[in-house]
Amino acid sequence: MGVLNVTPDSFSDGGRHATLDAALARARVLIDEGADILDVGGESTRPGATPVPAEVERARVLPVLRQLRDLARPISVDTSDPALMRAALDAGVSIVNDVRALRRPGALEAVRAADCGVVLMHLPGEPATMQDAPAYADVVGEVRGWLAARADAVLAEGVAADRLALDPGFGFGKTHEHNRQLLAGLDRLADLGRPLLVGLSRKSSLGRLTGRAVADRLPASLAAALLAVERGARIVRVHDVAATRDVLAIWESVADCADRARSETLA
Ligand code: HH2
Repeated sequence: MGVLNVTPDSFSDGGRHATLDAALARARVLIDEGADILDVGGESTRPGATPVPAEVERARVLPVLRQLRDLARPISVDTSDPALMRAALDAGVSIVNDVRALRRPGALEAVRAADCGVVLMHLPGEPATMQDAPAYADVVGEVRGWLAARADAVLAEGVAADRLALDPGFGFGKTHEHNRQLLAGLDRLADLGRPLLVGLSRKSSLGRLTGRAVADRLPASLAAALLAVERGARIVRVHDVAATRDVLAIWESVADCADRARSETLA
């Protein structure tokens, strides 16, 4: 999943794709690099970000979505706003990626009848305050329980199970240590029975571990994507699609080879 932020203030690419032309050019690059999904967002959810008025978020995102509908790639909209979800679905979007897991009033209703994919992400509280004092006794167990309960609630409202993907929400209401523990224990979330989506690309935990600024976090992001996929992630949300695809191609080919060798030994 390639990230396309149509925002002035996203933590790593804010302001770079804020005009329609720049956003479309970026979309073409992401596709040329091999993105299977484009995730288009119009509001930064970085820690402490000021919420954007709904009409501003819509005005940023909708013109881009309308131009992207003929790209022959699934488009995902990164939003918590039910009105934008509806308008985006009308514009041909096939996935709603909601960092608030459809908790805003009207969000569930917006996606229920649409037959779109839905990403439910773990986010305790709101981006403005989520980093104030994150505390967990067992972060993997608590995120797992939260996602399972949220998925159950959404299923009970009539959204089919095969429409859902789950996301532990790296960097959302978690300390660097929590993020580290979550990545180490990601395989405990993979058995929830839904595809896992992971977004670690360029995030501050990687900066903390490497001492690198946002622009220099590619190697760390690639390592994080590989570790996540190895532990069961099925979708990785990344800014650097070509490099991530290369890393995953090597992992996949070696994993295939190891599987073949194992089955030959058994036979
Ligand atoms: N992370 C960001 C935004 N949306 N969606 C999902 N499902 N998972 C994530 O981890 C996730 C997400 C934050 O990254 P980015 O879009 O690059 O930055 P910003 O929020 O500053 O626009």
